[in-house]
Amino acid sequence: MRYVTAGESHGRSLSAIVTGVPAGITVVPELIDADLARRQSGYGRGGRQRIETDRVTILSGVRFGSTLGTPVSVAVANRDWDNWLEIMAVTGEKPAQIRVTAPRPGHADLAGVQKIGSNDTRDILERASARETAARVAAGGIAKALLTALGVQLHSYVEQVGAVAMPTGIEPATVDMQAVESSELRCPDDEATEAMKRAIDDARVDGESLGGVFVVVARGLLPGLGTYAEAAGRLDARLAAAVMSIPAIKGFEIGDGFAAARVVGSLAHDEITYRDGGYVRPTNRAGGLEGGMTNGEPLVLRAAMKPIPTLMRPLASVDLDSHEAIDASKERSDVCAVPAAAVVAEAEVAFVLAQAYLDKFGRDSLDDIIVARDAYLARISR
Ligand code: EPS
Repeated sequence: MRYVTAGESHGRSLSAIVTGVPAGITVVPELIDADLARRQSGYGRGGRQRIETDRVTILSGVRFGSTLGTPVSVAVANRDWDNWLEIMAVTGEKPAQIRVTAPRPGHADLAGVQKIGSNDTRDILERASARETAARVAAGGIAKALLTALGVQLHSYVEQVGAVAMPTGIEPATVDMQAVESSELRCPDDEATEAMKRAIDDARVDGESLGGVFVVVARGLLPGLGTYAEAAGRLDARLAAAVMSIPAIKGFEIGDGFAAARVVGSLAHDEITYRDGGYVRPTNRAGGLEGGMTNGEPLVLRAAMKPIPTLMRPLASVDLDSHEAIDASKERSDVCAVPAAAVVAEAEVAFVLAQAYLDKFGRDSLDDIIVARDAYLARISR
């Protein structure tokens, strides 16, 4: 199951096509809309989110609430397009004065204009904008629907914003997800939420932005998804590629990740025991992955998001026409979008896990997948 998105931030609409979708998956548009709303929320978001109320329109591949086994296409309209009709016109001649020529350090602007031979960073930034991730979340709803049918639960939460972190030592799979969803920063710790909000307020006053760290957890996974046999199929690699495809993600780890590099082997691995007809690990330092495969423990991954590069107190840049020093351009932006990135990461992880299930159990029909899954479960329980 794969997706491709299309759409500019201030164009008419974002869209996505999901291919490799089995027949018989129940799709509830309201659940996708709820994820779109979660992506829009979070303390520190900018003015654009007050304009948009993202809603999915399913254009194909679903009939009477169930996938047909054909490509699913989805759209999320940009309400703001009405305000950008001149600047984002599909036809006609471009007015010279609308060009943007001050590339922002940290954004795609400069390398992008060099790459495609443009003299207007808007040709780049419209697509490089994280607005595109709304289409990923809409598409990810199809992968999530498959996982739900297979008993997999996917969650995310924010652990750190800037230098403010929630207390350490909490087992990610035990985090109270209701507390996460009711926190303005999708952080389960009330005190940390308040401190994060204060840090965001300070950053806003200073014309700054803030990054942070989020965690994604998947529970209910079977052991043996992914493979040890081929590099490209190792689930660790697929998850890293998927999560690091989200704009502004600069770091990634699975389980204890970088901390495991600092301890001896006996403190880095999870001992194996057998209880009530099943293998159990009292710890989950591996984050649910061993040898490129799931091991049946919760999948735990963590990603670091850099601060958004659009700064209201801009960094130094160079004018594309004159090569004179100039302040970087100031697009309206967010102070912090870490909670949103966590929701996008759920969608990315959902695609990787959905694909891993289809690789193992077939891809035509959900009913057949469930039969194959149950036969596998019966075999490994013997
Ligand atoms: C975003 C929409 C964008 C930005 C932001 C993310 O809308 P606008 O450009 O109209 O304000 O707010 O984009 C960036 C952070 C970026 O670096 O491009 C969204 O919907 O997520």
